[in-house]
Amino acid sequence: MKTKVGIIGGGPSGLLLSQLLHLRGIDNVVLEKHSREHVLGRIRAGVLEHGFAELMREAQCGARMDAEGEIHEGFHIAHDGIRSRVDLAAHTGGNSVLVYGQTELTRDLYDARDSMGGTVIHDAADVQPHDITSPRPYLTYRLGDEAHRIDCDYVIGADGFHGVSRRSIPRGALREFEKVYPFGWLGVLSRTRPVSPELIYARHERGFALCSLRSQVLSRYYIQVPLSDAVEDWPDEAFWEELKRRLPEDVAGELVTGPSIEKSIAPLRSFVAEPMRHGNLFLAGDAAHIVPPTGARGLNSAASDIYYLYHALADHYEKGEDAGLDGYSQKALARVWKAQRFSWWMTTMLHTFPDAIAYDQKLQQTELAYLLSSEAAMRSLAENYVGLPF
Ligand code: FAS
Ligand code: PHB
Repeated sequence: MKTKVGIIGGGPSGLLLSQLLHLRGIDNVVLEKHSREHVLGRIRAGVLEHGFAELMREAQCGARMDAEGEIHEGFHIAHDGIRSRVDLAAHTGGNSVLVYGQTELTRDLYDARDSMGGTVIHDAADVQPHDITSPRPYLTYRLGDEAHRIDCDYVIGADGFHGVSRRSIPRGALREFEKVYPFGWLGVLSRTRPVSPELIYARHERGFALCSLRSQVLSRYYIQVPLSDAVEDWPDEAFWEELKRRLPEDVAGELVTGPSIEKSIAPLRSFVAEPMRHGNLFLAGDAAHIVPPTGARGLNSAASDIYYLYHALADHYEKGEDAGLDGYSQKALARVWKAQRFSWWMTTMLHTFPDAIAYDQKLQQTELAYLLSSEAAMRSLAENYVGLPF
């Protein structure tokens, strides 16, 4: 098979790029190692920056997002038994975020690929990029026992943190920056009315908690847990009781509990691989960078990578200009590192660190006190949360 752009990974990054390229008449193929059901069985992000929402609309995939997603103009920070509202709209001249689950967004992208006759190959085993520094890279993969090859001009590694593409770059050509946090997030999805119409990020001496949602009948909650914990350590009852302990009393009193329909623990890490290009292989999304979800930047950082790549590839095929491709890594990393900073800042301010010295604990309290007392600090938080410009 021959195509212009070979995309490894059928998650949001790969699918969004595939859809945008298709609309510009740029032939591409997506290779996904898992089944569609498996990909759609993942529960991940829930908050979209306005830039991501715009890109989904440009990809002609925004209809259900706009119909079912919720515009949020603020969120709350709970601390010391009280709640302080962060007024995103007031601090950003009217900007907001869209609450719409990654699962649904990925479903919309798959549906759009199907309706436009896009080529998404599932259960593609042993995907391997070859000759990525040559002008004629190619991909090989297996479907069952049958070997296949795709010749292309460019390979996009949109295969997530554990994918094959970043590992295909010679060690000496890549610099990796990583910070692992000494805790994880235990997340629960429940068919219950959300405790709050807006998200609540709770800082508590017992640990961080987050009250989020997917709709008015589907709630998403998280509590910080030690890395040594396993999901089995947390029966639903124990989860709900611990969540209530970490919320202000008035909020805890309103919490509607119910059976978990999904429960998982995600470790928290910050990670960036530089550069995001090697020859004709381009890394995008989690394949190149990971953030702790505290700042809701993970999926949103993938969006700006895709925005830059889409325009760079369109310039190449439509105008014969390669400045976008040549400048991709530097441009993408500039925004990636700002998302890294914000995610690290939110995580450091709101979580309990088991080995923190007393001085650091005082600094952490002061960071929050300064934020809530300063118009300038709130404006900085708000502009990062709604999304810095692409
Ligand atoms: P993805 O990992 O989503 O997709 C990569 C795809 O490539 C997968 O479908 C995978 O099966 C496929 N693949 C991997 N290796 C392959 C190979 N060798 N061959 C072919 N295909 C291969 N972000 C937030 O903003 N908020 C959150 O609350 C949040 N929670 C998260 C919870 C968890 C447990 C995880 C893991 C991530 C979370 N994230 C969150 C971040 C997440 O949303 C990512 O940013 C987002 O999935 C990035 O999308 P992709 O870059 O497409 O990577
Ligand atoms: C979620 O709803 O899953 C969510 C929302 C905001 C975050 C992290 C996760 O910062």
